[in-house]
Amino acid sequence: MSTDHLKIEHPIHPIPPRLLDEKNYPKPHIDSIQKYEELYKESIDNPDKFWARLAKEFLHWHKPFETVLSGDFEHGNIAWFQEGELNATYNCVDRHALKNPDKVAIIYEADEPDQGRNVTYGELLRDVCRLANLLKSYGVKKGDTVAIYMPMVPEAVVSFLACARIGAIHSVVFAGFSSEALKDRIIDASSKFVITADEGRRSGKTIHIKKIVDDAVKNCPIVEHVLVFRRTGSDVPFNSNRDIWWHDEIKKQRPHCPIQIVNAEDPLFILYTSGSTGKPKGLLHTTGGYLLGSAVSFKYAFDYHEGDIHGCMADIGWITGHTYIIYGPLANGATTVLFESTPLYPSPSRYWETVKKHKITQFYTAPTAIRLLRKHGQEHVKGHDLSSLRLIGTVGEPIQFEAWDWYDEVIGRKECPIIDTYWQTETGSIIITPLPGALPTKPGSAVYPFFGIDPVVLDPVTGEEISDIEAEGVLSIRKPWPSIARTIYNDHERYLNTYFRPYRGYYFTGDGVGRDKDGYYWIRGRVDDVINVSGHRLSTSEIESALLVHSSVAEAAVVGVHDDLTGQCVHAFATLKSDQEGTTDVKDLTLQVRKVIGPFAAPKRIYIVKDLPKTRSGKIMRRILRKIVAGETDQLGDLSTISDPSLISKLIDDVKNSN
Ligand code: 6R9
Repeated sequence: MSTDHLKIEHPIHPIPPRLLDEKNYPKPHIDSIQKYEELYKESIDNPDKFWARLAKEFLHWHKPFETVLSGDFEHGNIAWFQEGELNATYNCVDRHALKNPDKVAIIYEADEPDQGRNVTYGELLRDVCRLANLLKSYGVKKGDTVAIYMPMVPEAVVSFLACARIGAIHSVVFAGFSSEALKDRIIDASSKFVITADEGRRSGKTIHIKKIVDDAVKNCPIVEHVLVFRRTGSDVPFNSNRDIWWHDEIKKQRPHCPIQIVNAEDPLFILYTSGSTGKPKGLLHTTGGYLLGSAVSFKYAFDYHEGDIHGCMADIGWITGHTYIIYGPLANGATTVLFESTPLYPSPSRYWETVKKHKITQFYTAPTAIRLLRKHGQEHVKGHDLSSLRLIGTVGEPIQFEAWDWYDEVIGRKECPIIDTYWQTETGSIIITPLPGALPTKPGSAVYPFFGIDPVVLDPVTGEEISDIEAEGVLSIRKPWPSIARTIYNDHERYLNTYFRPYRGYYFTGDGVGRDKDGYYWIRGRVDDVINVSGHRLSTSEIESALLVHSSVAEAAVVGVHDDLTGQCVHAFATLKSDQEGTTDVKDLTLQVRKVIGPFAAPKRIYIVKDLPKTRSGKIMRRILRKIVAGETDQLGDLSTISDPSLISKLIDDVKNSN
């Protein structure tokens, strides 16, 4: 692949001197490039020694491990700290509550700015124990999966940790998914118990969460109980044979519950994510390795120090929320912010009000939010004291220079390093990032690998490793790290096919990448059929399948298109069954996607067309559709395999007319 664009000279942003000024700030844990290089080298040359040391430093083990790493990518049988035994909740709550019960664990910033509250480690421990006892009283035990469909309230965190306390596996479903998507995930994970709320609140609007759960479980005979937390107190349907009120039952439970000590390789959670085929993948993370990866990356990437207030704006329904709202901060005994609202509610100053109010030291969000706030203008930032911020971070998609500069100047006031953190649901924790006190940054680059990560750039066609420092290709990783997902729930074969078989012996990320002459990594985005809309991973075939369920749709093709605000957006083409023409419009089809997946997956545009371009062997040519919607009709490329060339001009007209 061409490496021409690696030749562009990018500005280098040194570490802001303020960060290294010990009068005002704690000394960064990794405060020079030499220190980073030394530790990085050890982590690659001697991973057993490196990770054994950190595993003992960061985690409490009830039984020590003997083996550090076993298994390899060739066989896809990775295990870390095999004989070790521990409990994730003990590590995230008990040990801090015992030492420092009054320290704030969670700052809940509710949708309405004046309705939040703080939860201390002591309170968190009691709440978790009560819920753990409640779960046990309903027969939930080690190895069972519990579905969590909750708004961003402290009780959601309590739910994660109560499961982990008794060795149950949580399967959190983002509360923006539809009832059908929730149903699929409950069935796939065989969850007999569901935790939810009456309603949610976002941007002043009500989300009818319980109703969505009712619709989902109607078709899941496997579900025995639904536990309902009262968030708004509105009347909601209640099935007394199946539903349980949180507030009624929790009162009956003792605030003490012994922990279930588990093996390091026992599962901690399942989290579904989109892949290149329609069916979502339930990635399974295990206790020891995941917790270690979260704890270590949290401390070093965010340069966490005692007293910091960590503000990660993600939703707990995604991996970023799991790792950097809950497990990473709590494993370090930190104070973490749980933000229930949106960047625009009640005004585009909401984030900055929140930073000021809680004196947030690390602020972490996605480029899509930065683009949105940049569009609304600086006046919403002005007048807000952001001086508590020590570093700011981004995650979820590549960040463009303009957004990076705005973040740097307007939010960071050129005094805060920006950490552009690259990672995935599969990696469990950050794998490429600048370390704020050690590595100069270049806008748009995720910089260098984190400890233990050995990235390689492969030629996508030959699969050969490109050993030149300047390289362009696909990103793979050579060696296992502790927090890599161990399997896809109930489908280990798919795990092997997706991650380890495309390029034998390597973990394949699915992302394109460039490496410049300074060894800096530039993530280019997905090379498979995954679209990234506002940092949400969607699969084109998942949306196509949703459209095909509609009784009028004959065929559907979905493509990702560049969008200034959301990074990418979804455009869908559909043909209707001949007897259905005229019966269905674009609105029906949009509703269909909202229903099957969720509102966030709704296509920005849907074109109802007469026919789709296909190869002679019948494969839909999405490449052509992509060019047509991008307006690049002069660059349609090789059309020799298309079965009906006359279709092209019709499609171009259809797209033009609908704009
Ligand atoms: C943590 C998370 C993973 C995909 C990943 C890549 C994209 C994430 C990025 C980034 C460029 C970054 N991605 N971080 N692209 N720069 N800093 O987002 O997990 O939802 O599984 O998405 O997101 O394409 O493969 P997940």
